[in-house]
Amino acid sequence: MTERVTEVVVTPIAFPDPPLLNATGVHQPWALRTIVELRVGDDLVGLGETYGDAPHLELVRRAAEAVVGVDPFDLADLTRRVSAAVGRVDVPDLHGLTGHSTVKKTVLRVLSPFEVASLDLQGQLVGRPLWALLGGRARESVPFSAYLFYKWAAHPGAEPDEWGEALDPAGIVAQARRMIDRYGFTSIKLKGGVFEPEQEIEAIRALRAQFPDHPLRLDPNAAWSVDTSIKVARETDGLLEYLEDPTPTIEGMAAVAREASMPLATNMCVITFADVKPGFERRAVGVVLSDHHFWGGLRASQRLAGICATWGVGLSMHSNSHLGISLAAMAHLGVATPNLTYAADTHTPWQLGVDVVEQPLSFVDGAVTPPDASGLGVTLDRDALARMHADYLRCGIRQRDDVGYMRQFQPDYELRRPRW
Ligand code: GKR
Ligand code: MG
Repeated sequence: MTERVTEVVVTPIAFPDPPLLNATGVHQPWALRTIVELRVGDDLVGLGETYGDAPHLELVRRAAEAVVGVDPFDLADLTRRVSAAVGRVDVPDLHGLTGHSTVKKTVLRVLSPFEVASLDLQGQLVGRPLWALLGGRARESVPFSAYLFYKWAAHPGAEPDEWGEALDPAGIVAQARRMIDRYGFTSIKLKGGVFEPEQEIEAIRALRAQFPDHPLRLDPNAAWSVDTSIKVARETDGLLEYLEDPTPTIEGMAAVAREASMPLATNMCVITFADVKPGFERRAVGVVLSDHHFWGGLRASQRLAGICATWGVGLSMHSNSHLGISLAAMAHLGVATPNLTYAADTHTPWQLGVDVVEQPLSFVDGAVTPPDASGLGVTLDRDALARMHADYLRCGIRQRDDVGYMRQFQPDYELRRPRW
């Protein structure tokens, strides 16, 4: 008998987020996510996690109505239903650090949590873990990188968070030390685009001196001009395993790539299947940071991985502020992806221990092993979900707005790309 989805529950939630700095401002005190539950009968629940910004949430709710009745094994039907529900709406990507938006990308972003939840259900229905459904284990566990951010000690007016201030190379090294001691990460990424490039290069040098064996990456989120990027690439020659999105556009990245000794990585210019051909033909990038949240789910991410393998382009994984359902999805996908050539990004350390799942997957030596239980292998913590939904209702934030939040404290703060 074909099991069908009998109910879809969409719950927007909020969780505390530290004041992390990036090229577009600073993180607000609350990060938003949306939890999607696909139910089959009384017993089975498939889980998905996605962005929480209001225009996206509206589309997820619209899609949720269309998904009732779908067979969780029929991902083609799921895709048709979600596409029809989204229609011609192009919601700007409010996680604007993942590049431009298009109608297709909007559909893929909305589809993703439903696809992950359907795969979770498939696993539960056949009694196999998701990694098995995705093709089996290419590796035991997925290595993640220590994702460092410049940050304030506290949100203005609030108590300092557990990570403290990091506004110079010494602060960044101290943050790396604490994060590596706690999680065991064996590679390091620094979110840049915050200070003058020279200061960020100094931080990279300081990290290299303290962590001689950890591969390093720097990601200014396209804050630099082509000329500045080429200069930084020269000054960091031999220091970086890759330089991530130094400058905007495929053309700009291609111009930098011609002069840079290290590969360039992206989660900003090759961000949909339509970008792959121009991006790869122009040799703009040597590494794609895939992200199942905007590439359209786990199967689409596997298609992307295959294309990267064919072109000899490396593969890593991008992250935004996220919780344990997303981490589990990344872990299952990562072990089943033979050519995941670099440690993946995660914002997990910035969650400050808060989660929406009962037993979040843990990091051992910086890596996560997906469970062998059926499906994703994580269960919603219903009390946490209710608390985080209440936090969503009272926090007043409905869209991520790093620029607007920064302007509350620096009214003359301007969004400029490139800035240097
Ligand atoms: O959380 O501020 C942030 C990051 O900058 C995020 O928004 C980016 O999308 O981590 C991302 C990246 O690698 O560009
Ligand atoms: Mg990036």
